[in-house]
Amino acid sequence: MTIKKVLTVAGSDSSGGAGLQADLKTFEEYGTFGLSAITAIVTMDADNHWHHHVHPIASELVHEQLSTIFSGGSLDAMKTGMLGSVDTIKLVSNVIDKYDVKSVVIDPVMVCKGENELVQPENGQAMREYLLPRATIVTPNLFEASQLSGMAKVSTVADMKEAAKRIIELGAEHVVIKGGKSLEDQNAIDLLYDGSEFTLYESEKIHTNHNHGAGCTFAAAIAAGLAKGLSVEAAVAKAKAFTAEGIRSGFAFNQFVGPVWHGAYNKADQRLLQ
Ligand code: PXL
Repeated sequence: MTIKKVLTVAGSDSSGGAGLQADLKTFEEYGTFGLSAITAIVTMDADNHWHHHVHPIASELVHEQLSTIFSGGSLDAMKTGMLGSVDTIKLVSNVIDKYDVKSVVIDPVMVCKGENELVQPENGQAMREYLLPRATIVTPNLFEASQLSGMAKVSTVADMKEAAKRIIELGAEHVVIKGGKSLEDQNAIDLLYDGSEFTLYESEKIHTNHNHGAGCTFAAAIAAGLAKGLSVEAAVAKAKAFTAEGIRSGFAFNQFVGPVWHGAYNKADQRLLQ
């Protein structure tokens, strides 16, 4: 068996639930070999309501990391998260082309939970222009779906379908919109669209605030599933189950944040390691 290599190009979340920490833990749980290029370091201020500070890494340094990573040959999949700057977004798009990366998961991170300011608003347009056309799948939440589609709000399944159509027009092969807790529905619904068919993934909402990192974990799980040869539909289904288990085992890190636990799915079910 050759081990599958999966890359994350993402920010560091020192609190451990989200960002590249979530990605690498998830890759490991899937039995793949994780690599990372750090694009930003995010710190949170415990003396100021857990306010986030984003410290981007110079794109030259991101470039050096990517050169190191690709010196080991081709990868089985990659995932992007918080990208830090427009220069880094352009760099990542060049790298996808240069190394002909086949399975590319774009998590269009625009906000961190608990914060209502857009992280680096200029990055939204660059992601639409440079990354969506190269995406095997893009994984927006409702807010990110409204930003990418240009819709004022996305809050119902009908809105999600309209947003999905608009996002596919930007060039992504697939989009999965995460309904999550804010969807106006009793259930947690994720909607997958491939340009012709909609697939709804429905499960019970889990009522907890200890879900920090759920979005990163979901996208990382899709990337690892694709690396292991799953279809997009199957990778999304497994990622949803993996993330739901992580949310069920979420815990309070401190008074402000509760991360998901990435090890929960395998604890409950050994199948992923087979
Ligand atoms: O969950 C979004 C996110 C992504 N990446 C990094 C983060 C966060 C939120 O805290 O810190 C690095």
